[in-house]
Amino acid sequence: MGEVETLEGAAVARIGAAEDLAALEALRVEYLGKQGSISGLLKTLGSMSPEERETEGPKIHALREKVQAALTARKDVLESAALDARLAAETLDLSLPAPDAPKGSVHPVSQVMDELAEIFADMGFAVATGPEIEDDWYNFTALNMPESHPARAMHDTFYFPDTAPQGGRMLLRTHTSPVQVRTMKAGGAPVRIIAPGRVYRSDSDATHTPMFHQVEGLVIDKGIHLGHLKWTLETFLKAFFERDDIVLRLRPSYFPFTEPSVEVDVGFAIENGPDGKGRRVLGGSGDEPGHGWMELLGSGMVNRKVIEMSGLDPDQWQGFAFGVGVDRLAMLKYGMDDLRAFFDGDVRWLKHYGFSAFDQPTLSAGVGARA
Ligand code: 2NL
Repeated sequence: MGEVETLEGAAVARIGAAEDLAALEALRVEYLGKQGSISGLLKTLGSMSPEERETEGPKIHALREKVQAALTARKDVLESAALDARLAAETLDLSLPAPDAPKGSVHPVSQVMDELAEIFADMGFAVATGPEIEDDWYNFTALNMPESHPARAMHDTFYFPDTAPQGGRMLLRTHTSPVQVRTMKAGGAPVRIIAPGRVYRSDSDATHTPMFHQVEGLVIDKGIHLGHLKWTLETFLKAFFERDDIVLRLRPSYFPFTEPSVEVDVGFAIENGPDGKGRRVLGGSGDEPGHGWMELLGSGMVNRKVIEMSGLDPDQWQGFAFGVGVDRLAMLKYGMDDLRAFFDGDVRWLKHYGFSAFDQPTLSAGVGARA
């Protein structure tokens, strides 16, 4: 047996027995590296006679191929064994706490809107949405605010320079009422919806932002009266503030889209907060000593002109509607005192008020359940 055959037998055996990737790499260097024995053999070809080279050359090249193939095969075996071992050893411990990185949460305003959807879904209301860019017919005219109506000016509307296809002006909706008009026009009666979303008014100071969130509710059916309105608002507010002692006071008011119109106040008491400062806590009658009334919602029986303009017969269908600011509801529920923090995107603020990445509104756990 020649030198080449001896070398091949030994190399293939040693490679097949290599225990790990490091040992295999050492063998590769030993045989095929610059100073390796097979590389050495290749170098001897230069000093051979042409005849000798013709017989030895193919043998040495074949040796190199065989050793290379043995190295590759062994490498595959060792690598897949290493992977199997890692997969067997590495298990994922799902009980470990999340890494201590800054954690955000769903924005409190969005959480409140989710809670509203949960509470009203439980009373049979669907959630309706619509465009934030409206024309003045849906935003004003259909709501009994014709061109010259002073309430239009009071709304501090953002107008677009363009005119609508139908000729009216385009604007950023000043309330979510146009969603309800669209719902009545498209689906007819009966209706039981809430319309939450962004609304815009050209108004900006410590307590007003040019964009804020509103939720409106609308019920259209036969024989609907103020009693249904009061029960609905009472049931909603008890669920939202998670207390049974919420007391409402209905006061006559005026909105162009409702007749009669009713302003709704909730009773509150003054309690000392953790900082020693007095704060308003909802619950109980505002007429008790040390209590007061806070204006919270606007509402009323839908004006028959609005029902008519929405494509329904007001002699057949009646209903009630209400509107309330979502940002204000969030501040009241969580005891927040600064509207500007809503727009800061500061995770410390979320943490301060106890918001977590895991918050979920569910009626069974209490809509304000905290993880
Ligand atoms: C407020 C007052 C209110 C409505 C909104 C409404 C909608 C339709 C028909 C009739 Cl489609 N009314 N919405 C009714 C009364 C009051 O909001 O002070 N919101 C913050």
